[in-house]
Amino acid sequence: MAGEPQPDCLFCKIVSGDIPATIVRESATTVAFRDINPQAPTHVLVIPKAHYPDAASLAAAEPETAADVLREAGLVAADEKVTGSGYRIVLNTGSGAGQTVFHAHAHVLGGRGLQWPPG
Ligand code: DGP
Repeated sequence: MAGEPQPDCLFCKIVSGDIPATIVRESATTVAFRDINPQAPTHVLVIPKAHYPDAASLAAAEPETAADVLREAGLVAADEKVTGSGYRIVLNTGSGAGQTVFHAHAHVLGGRGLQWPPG
């Protein structure tokens, strides 16, 4: 069923606690944890607890949860004190865009200058 945990999904295992992560925020529908390979001083991933392969499929099926992910991303930025200097929320979608984990997630990046356009 859509949204159900997937046995082979790394981020579903972080949601269930089967794989450890440094969790910085949690809500009824989301978990936020530090990226294992940080690309900036602040690099946190915000994921829905429900399993959807990418942000668009999450938004199509559960728009309120997609909004929760964005709200939590903003709260992570505030917790990390990067709102003043600016931060980036990234939703890589598809392997050609750099998506490697096919459970929807928002990267929250900040704490250094961020170039545009991204690579
Ligand atoms: P993406 O490339 O957009 O699919 O981002 C996936 C991110 O997930 C990537 O930046 C590295 C991170 N990541 C992969 N495996 C783990 C893990 O086991 N723990 C944590 N905390 N992050 C992980």
